[in-house]
Formats: sequence, structure tokens, C-alpha cells
Amino acid sequence: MKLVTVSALLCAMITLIVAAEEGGTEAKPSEEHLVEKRWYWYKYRGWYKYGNRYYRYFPYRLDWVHAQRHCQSMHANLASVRNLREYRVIQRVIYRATHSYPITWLGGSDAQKEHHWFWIDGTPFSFTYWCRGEPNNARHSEHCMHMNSSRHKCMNDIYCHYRYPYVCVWKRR
Ligand code: MAN
Ligand code: CA
Repeated sequence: MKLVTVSALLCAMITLIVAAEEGGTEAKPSEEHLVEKRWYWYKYRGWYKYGNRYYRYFPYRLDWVHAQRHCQSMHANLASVRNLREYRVIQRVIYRATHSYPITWLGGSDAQKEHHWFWIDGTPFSFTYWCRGEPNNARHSEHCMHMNSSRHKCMNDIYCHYRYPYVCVWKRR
């Protein structure tokens, strides 16, 4: 085959694959292995797509506020998590960037009022994956959430001025 034909075919294939992906709805748990496969290659300019959410890990160590500021500068927010599957997806995004599971900021905070947790992106706060005994609001001043804490890699509340890498998320439409 001529090179032009091959490239034309490739273009058509990619277009079809992307179209199929865009038409897809959120997968049921039984389709998880399929999601895993699709999720792997769907990387849009460094952002990993899962459902209608796009995630990206940033290795810069910033405090929670500046991490959120950086996310916002890209029309994104610090990541929210709605279920365990999303938590695992975010862990995978981090792992692919670092080949480890460093402590990483998420968009959860109870800085407005103690015990009243919110996601900074407005997602209703229902799912949590707190480590045992967390959130403990140590010294009455832990108001920001990070993940991959302890050997269980769970959520912990921590001082907002501590500096960690972070994951941002944006949603299609
Ligand atoms: C440290 C901090 C706290 C956490 C405890 C758990 O002091 O990470 O946020 O609650 O460890 O032992
Ligand atoms: Ca804590």
C-alpha cells in the first residue's frame, strides 16, 4: 500500500475509535476490564479520560490552595472522587507518572466548617476512603484532604499549608 493510503486508513481508524469512545456511557462494574483497556490509551494532551472526566497528575509540591489555583488556571479543579473505581483510576494516573504512590492532594476540604467536607469542584460529597481513625483533625487544624496516606494508601486530613503533588480534573460539558 502507498504511504498516503496507510495514513488515510490510520486517520480513519483513529477517528472511528475516538467517536466510539465519545459515544460511550459510563461502564457498569461488569465491564470494568473493558474500561481499563480503553482508559489506557485514551490520553488527551496528557489528560487521562475516564467517563467524562479528565485527570492529570502534577509533580510540583504546592500547598492545597496553590495546587487548586494551578488547576483553575487550566479550567480544572483539584480532583473529587465519587466512588472506589474513580479512586483507583486516580491512583493509576499517579502511578503512571511516578511509578509509585506518593501522597497527593485531592479537592476535599472542611476549611469552612469543621466536619463539613466539600469537594472544591462542587461534586456532592458522599464517597470517602478515609484511613482508619481519619479524619482526626489533628491539633484542630487539619482541613485538607490528601490520598495515598499510610501503607493502605487511603485518605487523610492534613494541614492545608503542607506541600504535595496533586491531581486536577476537568469534566467534558
Ligand atoms: C500524622 C498526620 C495526621 C494523621 C496522623 C495519623 O500525624 O498525618 O494527619 O492523622 O499522622 O497517625
Ligand atoms: Ca489526619
